[in-house]
This record gives sequence, structure tokens and C-alpha cells, in this order.
Amino acid sequence: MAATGPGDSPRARFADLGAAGRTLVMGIVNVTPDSFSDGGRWLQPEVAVAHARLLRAQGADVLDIGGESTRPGSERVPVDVELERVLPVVRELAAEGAVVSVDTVHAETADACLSAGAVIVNDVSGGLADPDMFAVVARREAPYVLGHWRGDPATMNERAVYDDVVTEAREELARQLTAARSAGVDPGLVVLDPGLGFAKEGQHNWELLAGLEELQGLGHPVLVGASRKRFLGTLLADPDGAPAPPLARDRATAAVSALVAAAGAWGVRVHEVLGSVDAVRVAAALSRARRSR
Ligand code: PMM
Repeated sequence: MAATGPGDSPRARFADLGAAGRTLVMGIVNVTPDSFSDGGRWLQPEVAVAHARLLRAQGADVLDIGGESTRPGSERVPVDVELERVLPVVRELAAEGAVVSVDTVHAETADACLSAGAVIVNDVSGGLADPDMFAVVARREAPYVLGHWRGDPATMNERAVYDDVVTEAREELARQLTAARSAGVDPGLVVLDPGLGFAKEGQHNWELLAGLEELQGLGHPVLVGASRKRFLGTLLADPDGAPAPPLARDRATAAVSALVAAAGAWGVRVHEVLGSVDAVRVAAALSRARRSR
């Protein structure tokens, strides 16, 4: 049983997540018409809440609520529309005691969702999209996922150029970490994310997964979001080269969850929760057995 609940501070709720003693599973609830694998499915608040409840019952430790798709070429959403989508969902789930994160690059959305009971701000832009984000996160003393990013969905594909993606992502994350600290963000509340698929080609994603330890070397917990992403579809392509569709990527997603959990990831962000819950439990059992030998 968690020792903290809805009345406790985001800081305390975040610390409490550590009691799981294993990699955490963050279940994705995209309240959008256009996310790449599930756009439109959970756009009605009641449907989104019901889906989130199911993910929680399946063992998700955190529910990640997003109101703006970040897939390549997707449309930017005004903050009022984003809030209309996510706020009722955040409010309801937080009141039920769920640990909610809000997937947004907008400071105003983050602020409003924290007031509605969200515990974590998940910012794929790592503070680059909105100059006010770090100030809000600092003022609210909110746990913060800082993602590696090189520009919005309209331009990110052309920015996927690296000599060494692990070194460069690490340096760019370190730069944003410094900026966050200067703005007053508590580094003890920051989780890093390599931003798979954000200005990354398939090979870059694999290299980042292989280089997880180097990112962990920055001294922060690391969250991995591989779920249903295109590089898994490419890996699982049929003999004619047609990529596996998003819904056929869940087993591979769970395999990634097991492997990054074994590598010490803080969390995995996934659409299909059951497979990853089993995967992180397998990894935890193996690591306990290793320690007891
Ligand atoms: N990927 C997406 C959206 N939000 N957040 C984090 N922290 N990490 C990610 O990799 C990430 C994210 C895009 O995937 P989706 O459209 O399926 O949510």
C-alpha cells in the first residue's frame, strides 16, 4: 500500500514511488484525436478516465495524461483546447488516488494540472518549448521528466543528425539540466528521458537504448518511452518490408521494458500495461536473485 495519497505533496508522492523497488510502469492515456497509435480512442473524458482506471487496475504505477499529439507533423494545440481535454481526466484520476503525470510542453497546462492534483510534469521538450516551464516546475516543486528534444514535430525529423547520438543527447540533456537548476528546479525531482523518436531515426533509438548507462551517468533516474514506436515496427517488418502496425508492437515493447528494467531504468512509458508490468517484475526478480548469490 502506498504511504501517501491525494493530500500529500508531489514531492512526497514521487518519493513514495521508489517504494515499489523496481522499474515503474507509466500507462499512457492520450486524450487526442491524432496520436499515432491510439488517436481518437480516448478523446471523451469519461472514456479516457475508464481507460486510465483499467491501466491502473492492470498495475500501472503512474498514469500519463496527454492532450497534444507529438507525432511527426502533428498540429500544435492551443492551451485552452489542451486543458479542456486533460483537466477533467487529471482531476478525476487524482481524486481517486492515482499518481498522475501530465504530458505537456506548456507551462500553463502543467500549472493547471498540478492544481488539479497531477504529481509529475512530463515535458518531452525538456524545457525548450516554453520559456516558462522551468519557473512553473520550480515554483510548484514538481517532479519533472526532462526529455531530449530538438524542436517541435514539424521540424524534428530533419534534426535527426548526429555523429554520436548518445554523447550528444547526454550533452544536450546536461545543458537543459543546468538551465533547469538555474531556474530553481530541484535536481532531486528530475527524471531524464532520451526522447526516443524525437529527432531520432530508428538506429538512433537503438543506440540510445544501448547507451542507457551513459545517460544514467548524469546521476538522474531515466524514463524510457519506446512503446509502439516506429523503430519497433521496422524491426518487426514482414518479409515484404511492410512495418508491423502499432498495435502489433506491444510484445516488442514489453521486451524493451524487460531489458531497460534490467539496465536499471526508473520507468517505462507504455500503452499496453500488462506485458510491461510482467516484464519489470521479471527483471526485478532476476536482479534480486543476482544480489543474493
Ligand atoms: N513519447 C511520446 C509522448 N510522450 N513522453 C516521454 N516522457 N517519453 C516519450 O518517449 C514520449 C512521451 C509519443 O508517443 P505517444 O504519441 O504514443 O504518446
